Amino acid sequence: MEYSHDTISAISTPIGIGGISVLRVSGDKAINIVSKIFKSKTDLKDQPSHKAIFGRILDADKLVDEIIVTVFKAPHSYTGEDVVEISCHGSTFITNQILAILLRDTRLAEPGEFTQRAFLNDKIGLTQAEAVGDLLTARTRISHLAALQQYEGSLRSRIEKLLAQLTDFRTQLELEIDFLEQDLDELDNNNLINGLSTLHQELIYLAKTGEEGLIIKDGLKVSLVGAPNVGKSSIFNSILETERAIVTPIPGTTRDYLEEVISLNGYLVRVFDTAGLREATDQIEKIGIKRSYEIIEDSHKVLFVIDGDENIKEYDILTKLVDKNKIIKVLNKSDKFEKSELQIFKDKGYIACSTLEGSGLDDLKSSLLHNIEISEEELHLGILTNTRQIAAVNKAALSVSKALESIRNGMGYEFTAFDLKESSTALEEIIGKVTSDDILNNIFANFCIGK
Ligand SMILES: Nc1nc2c(ncn2[C@@H]2O[C@H](COP(=O)(O)OP(=O)(O)OP(=O)(O)O)[C@@H](O)[C@H]2O)c(=O)[nH]1
Ligand SMILES: [Mg+2]
Repeated sequence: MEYSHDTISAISTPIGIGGISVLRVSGDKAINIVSKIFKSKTDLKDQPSHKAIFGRILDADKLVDEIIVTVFKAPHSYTGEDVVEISCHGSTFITNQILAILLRDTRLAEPGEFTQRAFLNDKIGLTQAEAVGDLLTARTRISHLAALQQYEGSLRSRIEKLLAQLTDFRTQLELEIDFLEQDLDELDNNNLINGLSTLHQELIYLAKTGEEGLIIKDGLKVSLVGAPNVGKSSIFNSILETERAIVTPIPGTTRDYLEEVISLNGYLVRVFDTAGLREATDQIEKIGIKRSYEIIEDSHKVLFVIDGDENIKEYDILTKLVDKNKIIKVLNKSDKFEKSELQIFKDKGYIACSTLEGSGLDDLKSSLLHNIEISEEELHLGILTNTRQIAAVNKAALSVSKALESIRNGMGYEFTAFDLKESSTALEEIIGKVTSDDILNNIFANFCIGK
């Protein structure tokens, strides 16, 4: 990837009023450029690394702000280059004024360019660089934990272990290919098949962690579906613990979907109240129902709510939209039923609740995370958290299954070795050992400016 060695600068804190703002400058000329506008007892160029210095920023001898400057000398900095961090008063005007002065001699950093330079200078690996982005956007305990583990190198070492296994198999195969003529003992095919099958299963298992990984990062999407008036909006409000949605006894109250976010056991959960699946009678309702369908199809879990009538027709429509194992059946208004009646619904797999009495809601909430929760040990081992990683692991698994097929079909070890090389390349892409510019640009373009 092209590495432009020019000196870059950017505001690293969010724009707005705050105690302080931080600007960052990175590159060969960083210290020189800042020293021209920074006045303190000693010249910035003579200051030791990693030490905060108090001084003033001047623009043509006019005071702009009193600031603290920290110099990080290469290679002991975030980017691996000389870095200067300026902490000024947290005013949008002051911060922008300092940036404007810096931009006379530097270029405005692209989104993620500081982290990109850290990667290109071997300060961090690719999965770590991705984790930096995840750390910045993490909103719940689990997403923070997952990002932190990845930053600490959990996924990288999991991938490296798999790569080491692949290298072992490839070495065995190369030896066999080279010495086949000399009538050496033939490789024990069964051993090879068993070993590769286990590796294949490990790859498939790792790819599956990506499903949870995406949920951890982007949130678990849960939608409320059911006939008019069954209490979808009431359940929505109960889950959020606020009166967010309008609740009335008039059927068809909710016309457009609503989305709110909660944290459940450390997981980010995105809850959608919908207009349901009913036949629309007017134009506005039609659009609302169409949007409901889109939300429902995209959900990880669907709460199918009834208030007594089982609504088989709607349930059938729903099963055409989403997998049955995503559907959680809910009987609302349990306050209206006798114990024995409730038992009949429970036996049919319904979770009973009453928003009026506030009962059954904890069961409802914990059912959302059923089959989703991932153990902290698994997070520690390293899981996949984005589609790039998932696609690469799936590719690696596919190549191993091709390798297995070539052995089973007695096609010759050259074919097996070729497939295993493909598998290695796919895994190497994840940790950045081999990467295309497209992949790198994509990763860093999703960062904010100043990181
Ligand atoms: N008895 C009883 N009534 C409830 C309960 N939950 C909701 N209701 C009542 O049921 C009616 C409909 O509630 P909503 O939450 O608006 O129902 P909805 O499914 O969102 O309705 P639409 O948006 O019209 O499809 C309101 O009058 C609520 O007060 C409950 O647990 N018990
Ligand atoms: Mg409603």
